[in-house]
Amino acid sequence: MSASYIQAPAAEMMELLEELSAFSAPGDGVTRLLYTPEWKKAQQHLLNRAGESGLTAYADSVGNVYGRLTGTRLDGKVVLTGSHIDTVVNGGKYDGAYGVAAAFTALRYLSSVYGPPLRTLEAVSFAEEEGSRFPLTFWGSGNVTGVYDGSEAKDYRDGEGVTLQEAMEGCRLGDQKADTPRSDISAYVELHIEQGIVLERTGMQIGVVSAIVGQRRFAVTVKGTANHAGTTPMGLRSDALAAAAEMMLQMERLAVEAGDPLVATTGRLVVTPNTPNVIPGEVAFTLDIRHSREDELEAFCASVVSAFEEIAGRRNVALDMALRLSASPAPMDGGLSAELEAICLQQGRTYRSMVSGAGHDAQLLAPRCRTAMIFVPSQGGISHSPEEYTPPEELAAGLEVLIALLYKLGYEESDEDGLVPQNTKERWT
Ligand code: HGY
Ligand code: MN
Ligand code: MN
Repeated sequence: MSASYIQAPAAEMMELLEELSAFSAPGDGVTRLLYTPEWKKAQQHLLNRAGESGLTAYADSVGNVYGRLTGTRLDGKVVLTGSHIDTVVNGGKYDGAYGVAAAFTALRYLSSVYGPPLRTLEAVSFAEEEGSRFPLTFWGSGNVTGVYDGSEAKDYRDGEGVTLQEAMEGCRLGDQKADTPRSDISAYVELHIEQGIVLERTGMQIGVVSAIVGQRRFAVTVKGTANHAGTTPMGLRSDALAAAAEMMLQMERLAVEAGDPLVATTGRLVVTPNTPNVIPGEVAFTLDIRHSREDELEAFCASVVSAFEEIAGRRNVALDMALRLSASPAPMDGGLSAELEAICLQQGRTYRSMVSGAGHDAQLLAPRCRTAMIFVPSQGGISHSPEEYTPPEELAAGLEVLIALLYKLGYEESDEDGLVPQNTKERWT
């Protein structure tokens, strides 16, 4: 496949990407949270575009949206490509949506140039990956892979007390009859922005992801005693915020000591009663801890828990740490990664193999089918921010690599159709 053809679909992909970025709540950047009106508009737009592109457009029981290009070999297996449609609050327009726009564009393009594939190809817009509205992540791919069975929806509430179940019922996309989980996926390919600085720093056009880091996310609650800021002597306080602050600084110290690639972040902090002249009685905050090795991740989390317990005891506050997410590091498929490297060489693309510090839907698919990820650079390494940016020609390079791999997987004869045996169900807590 020559490189000349790429111009056509790149412009189409950029147009779809711009259209999707318009589906956002007001404010800086893009905010498109699960089961919100803007989320529904984006998914509905993709259903419409998929139908107009000649793909079979449908949604499943939790609102994942698909565009299917049916293969002539009716073996019931599917090569899936896509990403997530939701965003963080005030995020960028590329995280997730780029892989979605590229997937739907690629399938329409392949169909128009090469006709029906041997193997069925499907583009997917996963309903949710970020965990920005409800305290759980990967709701879309988690239902597709059986990590969730949908019954969890009644157990989670957003900041306004709305349950995931209520929000889901209030945001249906037509019939949503397709079942979850799926066992027909023989391969999954995700195109995504790097969200880091490695490709830019090393001057590489493409990242071939070797593995995705493991993650642990905790919801921490510290309970002290709310009291008068003026009449309570320093020695008689149980100040929840001062205790939480010491805990966060201690976690940072431990993370710096542990060194790369370990990262630990507190991204959310809620103070109660959050009033200038009241000693905070309760503080809730989050921990997001990642490492490419499971044993290191486990050991670090254990050290954080014991450090927090020591601080809570010394400061006479109550501590509760709820594990909200536990994802193991996910290696990508070596065969598909080798294919990607060969495609980069054929297309004259500079590339490097790299670990993903960001979590992705691909880490849920990886234990269940042959999975690969393709990165393109993020300017300045910025992501989860309105400043997130990747130049169109770099986005087009990723699309070209994706199209070439989908062509191989969908149109070329191969004996590689085996589904990886179903792993034991991996539970997210
Ligand atoms: O947080 C992450 O790593 C991803 O962007 N959701
Ligand atoms: Mn993402
Ligand atoms: Mn993200």
